[in-house]
Parts: sequence; structure tokens; C-alpha cells
Amino acid sequence: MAGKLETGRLIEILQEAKNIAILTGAGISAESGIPTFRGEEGLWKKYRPEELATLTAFSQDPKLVWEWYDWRRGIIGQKDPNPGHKVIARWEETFPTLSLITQNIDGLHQKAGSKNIWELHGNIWKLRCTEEGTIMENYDIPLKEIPPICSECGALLRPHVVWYGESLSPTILQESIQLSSECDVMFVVGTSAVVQPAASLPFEASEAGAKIVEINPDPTPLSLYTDFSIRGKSGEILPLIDRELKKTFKA
Ligand code: BJW
Repeated sequence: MAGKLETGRLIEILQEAKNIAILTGAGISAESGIPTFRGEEGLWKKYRPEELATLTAFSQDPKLVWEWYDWRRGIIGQKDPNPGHKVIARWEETFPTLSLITQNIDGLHQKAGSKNIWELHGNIWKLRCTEEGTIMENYDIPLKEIPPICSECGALLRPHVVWYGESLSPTILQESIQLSSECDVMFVVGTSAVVQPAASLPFEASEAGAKIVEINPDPTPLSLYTDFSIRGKSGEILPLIDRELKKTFKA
């Protein structure tokens, strides 16, 4: 399927593009072995989000919520970036400006070498003090204590992620909206495009005149509104586009 992809028009557009934005979701890490949220193998099939990924759940049973995050850190910690992450990291040198907006909390884009990253939903390797708001990196697998406690003030630490019903960082969100409205091309990779406000970023881009390129094995609510809807795995499609680009660019 990926080998037959018609990339001609897309490559022409990319050659002219100055600002590229990429919005990624859990699907880009699927080929690294990290479960997505929705779909047949999704995390939400086994765990109801309202039981685990909400402030209410955390307030009621921080130990249970932390055990889930500790389990996920154990999985993610063993995984490496796949060819999709690596192409995106390389494209920071290919294009004059490339901004990566991710919903993922797994840190695999950074591990692949991406630098210009806006993490909409936080990062699983960061903990935040529930009293003082201090954010600290922590790579322990497993965590030394569950639930972890702030060494400064003794309050509970929580994962530095955005749960349902919580606001995203206003700065990160505002900058992401700005980047979306300024880009010439936006790639939307591996997201079901249902969780707001991330799902509205491609519409910001499109309304400002950007071309939208979706890469996903399955259709999403966004598919109808894209300029290119490429069905396939991002770990295959992105390297294929990259190969075509290299034939024309001095990449
Ligand atoms: C591949 C592939 C391969 C597979 N290659 N692709 C009613 C209407 C509108 C909005 C709301 C509403 N009720 C509530 C809301 C707001 C809510 C929301 O949007 N809910 C919707 C579900 C309806 N949003 C919020 O609460 C946000 N806050 C907010 O809006 O504040 C203001 C407000 C509050 C309350 C009410 C109203 C306004 C916060 C959202 C935070 C999301 N948090 C999570 C958990 C993070 C922490 C953690 O991981 O534990 O973020 S939820 C989860 O979903 C996670 C993800 O980042 C996010 C998006 O998921 P994603 O990345 O799209 O993954 P999947 O699994 O859904 O899709 C994977 C895709 O990959 C699929 O399409 C596959 O086909 C594809 N794929 N293999 C390429 N190889």
C-alpha cells in the first residue's frame, strides 16, 4: 500500500513550504510498541479513563492511579523511537521551520532527536507537586514509592499530564494555535482527532490557508476536511515521503 503512494503533488507543495507543523497522537508510537488509547488494542478497552485519567480518580485513589502510570512508564521506558519519529526529527534540518505539536506524553519524539516540541498533554517522565506546582523529572522504573511524595513539602506528587476536564497549559495551547495558523502545511499523524482542543488545531491551520496531510491507517472525523488523507502506518508512510523529498531536496 505505502509503496504505491502518489506523492508527486505533495512533494511539490513541500518544496514551496516555509513553515511546517506536525500534530502527532498515540498512533505514531504504536509501531514502537506503545498501546494507543482507542481502537481494538487501545488502553481504554481495558481501563475506563474516568476511573484513572481524571483528577477525581486521583483524589479518590492516588495509589491506584499511580500504579497505572507506573505500569505504563515500565512499558514506555523499554521502547525506542520508530522510523516515523526519526523522520520527523530529521525534518527539523530539512525544512526552514518545523514545529512539532504532540498529544503524546511518552517522550519518544525527544528520544528521536526532535527539539521544537510543544507537548499539549504533558510528559509521563515529569511529576508535579500537588501543593506547590513544582515540576521535576523522574525516570525511576518502578517508582521508589507509590504514591510518590514531594521531598520539599511532603505533599502528594501527581503525573505532569493533562487529564480529562483539565485545562491545557495556556502558553503551550496559545503557541500551538499560533503555529497552526502560521504554517503552510500541517501533517496530522496517528491521532483519532476526537480529543479537544488538540482536534481543532488542523481546522485553525486549514482556515488560515494551510494544506492538511493526514497519515493514519483508519479514517477519522478530520479525514473529510484534509487535502491529503494517506491511509497507512506512519512508520512506513513518513519514510516514504522522506525518500521522495530527498530525490528533490538537498536534504
Ligand atoms: C496509527 C497507527 C500507526 C494506529 N500509524 N497511526 C464534549 C464535547 C467536546 C469536548 C468535550 C466534551 N466533553 C469533554 C470535553 C473535553 C475533553 C474532550 O475533548 N473529550 C472528547 C473525548 C469528547 N477534553 C478535555 O477534557 C481537555 N481539556 C479541556 O478541554 O479543558 C476545557 C474543558 C473541560 C471540560 C469540559 C469542556 C472543556 C483535556 C484533554 C486531555 C486528554 N488527556 C489524555 C490523557 C493524557 C494522560 C495519559 O496518557 O494518561 O490524552 S486522553 C488521551 O486522548 C490522551 C491522548 O493524548 C488523547 C488523544 O488520543 P490520540 O493521541 O488521538 O490517540 P487515540 O488512541 O485516540 O488514536 C490513535 C490513532 O492512531 C487512531 O486513529 C489509529 O487509527 C491511529 N494509528 N496505529 C499511524 N501505526
